[in-house]
Amino acid sequence: MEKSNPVIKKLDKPVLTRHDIPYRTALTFNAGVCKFRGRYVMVFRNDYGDFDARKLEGTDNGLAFSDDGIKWDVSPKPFFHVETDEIKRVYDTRLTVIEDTLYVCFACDTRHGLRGGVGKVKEDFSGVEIISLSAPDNRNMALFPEKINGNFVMLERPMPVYSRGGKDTFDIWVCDSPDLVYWGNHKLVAGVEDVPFADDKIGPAAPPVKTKEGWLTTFHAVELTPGRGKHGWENKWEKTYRAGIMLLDLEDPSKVRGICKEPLIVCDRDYELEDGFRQDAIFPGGMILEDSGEVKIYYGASDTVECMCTADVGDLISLCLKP
Ligand code: BMA
Repeated sequence: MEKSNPVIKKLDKPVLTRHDIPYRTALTFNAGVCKFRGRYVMVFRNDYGDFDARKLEGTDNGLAFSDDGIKWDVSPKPFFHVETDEIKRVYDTRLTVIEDTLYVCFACDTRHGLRGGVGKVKEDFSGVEIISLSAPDNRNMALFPEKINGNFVMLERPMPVYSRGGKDTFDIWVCDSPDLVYWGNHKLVAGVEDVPFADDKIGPAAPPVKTKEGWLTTFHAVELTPGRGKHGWENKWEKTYRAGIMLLDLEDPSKVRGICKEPLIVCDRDYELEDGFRQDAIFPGGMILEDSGEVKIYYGASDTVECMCTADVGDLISLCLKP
């Protein structure tokens, strides 16, 4: 079995599964996680339905808090659910604290395409105030934790199909904004061709963390793996999602200082794969740099459970800068 990079230390079990959720649930994964006012905060995707019958009925997003980033208390009700005539659901959140305000980026399925959203978490955690929604198709937005040259900065993943041969050949972009509403100055950060273990698409994962060497950030990288047999509930599921890591320039994050040539995190534990809806999918959404130099990376595994692993910040930077 393929293995995660040796710098990665995994826990013995997921940090959150459907068994921890006090309301309707089936799959609990792809969470945004950050440290906010002395606590760890998580907003996780909750696809509800009947797990044993392998039936999914809808998506909402739950909230959880933790003192150590490992043991989580889940709030009694779902936290963020949007369903209108136009919007079908919101999901795959990323959390970023900027100047003591907690922001959430999310994907939004609408009748007219996939949109990326930016919102502000209400002070009392009663929900989200939506600030802006991109034009379709775009998603995987992730805000940087501080302004750069006076502007908010965000990674994004537009989905050009018409001009890319009708395939999923999608890349990572960056843009900025004075107010989180008007976004511009879009620049390419990395293309699929820059990642040796992707042949389909790549996308921003957890919001970047600041280091002396640059913005350290994970991404997901997708390889088409047809003919490998059934890996999950769906016969047609033929993709492998792995996590990669790269380092971006501090002043101009469209400039890549280095990308690790090998995958950082892959599905290599039974608890990441067992009964998984879409096996072989690693989807990071949270990355926290502790004062000790330990980096916690939170990721959804097999679109079924939420997991966490750790690595030393110096090791992650070295991987990115290795020639
Ligand atoms: C992506 C998104 C993610 C999901 C991944 C693997 O396209 O839909 O939410 O985790 O596929 O299924």
